[in-house]
Amino acid sequence: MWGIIATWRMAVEGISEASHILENNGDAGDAIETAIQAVEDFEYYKSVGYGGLPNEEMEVELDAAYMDGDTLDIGAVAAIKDFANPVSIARRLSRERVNCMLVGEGAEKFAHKEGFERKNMLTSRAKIHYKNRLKEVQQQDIKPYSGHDTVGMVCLDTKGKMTSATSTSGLFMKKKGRVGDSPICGSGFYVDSQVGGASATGLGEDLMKGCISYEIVRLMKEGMHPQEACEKAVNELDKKLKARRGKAGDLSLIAMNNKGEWGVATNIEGFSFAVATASQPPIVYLTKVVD
Ligand code: SD4
Repeated sequence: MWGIIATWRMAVEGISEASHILENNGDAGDAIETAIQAVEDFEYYKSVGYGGLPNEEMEVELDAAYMDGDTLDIGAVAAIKDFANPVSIARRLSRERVNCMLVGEGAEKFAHKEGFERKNMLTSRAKIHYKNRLKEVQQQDIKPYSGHDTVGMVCLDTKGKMTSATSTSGLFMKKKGRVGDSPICGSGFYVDSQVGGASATGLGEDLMKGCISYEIVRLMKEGMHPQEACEKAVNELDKKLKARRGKAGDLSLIAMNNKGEWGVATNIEGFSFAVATASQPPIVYLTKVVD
């Protein structure tokens, strides 16, 4: 058995590439890195890698993470600028015993030393989006933050190894240095090959309040199917945030267990995700909100 599941439609080409690796008994680490790189490299996806939308100061600051479900090794970068594939830097960091999560300049210094490709990630298209948004914000007195589609994935290979990874430019027009859930273990992602994995997209500030990816893995460990675990975790966090704070941000989660069964839940309309397994060629689904 093998499988891979990912947030948003934009991941489907990447998971197709990963499928070829997985069906040839390739490694879940190589497959997920390949899949996420494909999303990072495509310039028209506005919230991941090259072409990602900038922060308040018109800089593209990227967050990414990688986790190995066999060893529980974790690597992450946050607010990193000018490197082509943050997920690969995160994976490289996951092999470090200490210093496995680096931010800003420290992450850039590490990436440079390790020979990762430098690249200006701000495209002219992203600059236009920024300038238009700035005008709207000034004229209509609205909040700048909008537009976010993080890619998050969970992968299972034929040897039973599982991995999870994320990559994002975070919220459009975020403050310089702002970090969301995506590089935070347990919030944006979690995986344990003995159970399964989960990954999140949505408003990082709220996803973090539930350590929601870990919560889903915990529920699967108690015996829940990934679908049941996703629904329970999303509904409970959504309700809790509304009860305590009057509102809940966007919360969308994907999960897969170590049998290749998968699940998804969201509190928004229009959340899409992509999945491929040994018995299911790559396909995109559009979800409905589950009450
Ligand atoms: C963040 N969770 O930085 C990310 C954004 C996101 O779909 O997921 N967008 O808060």
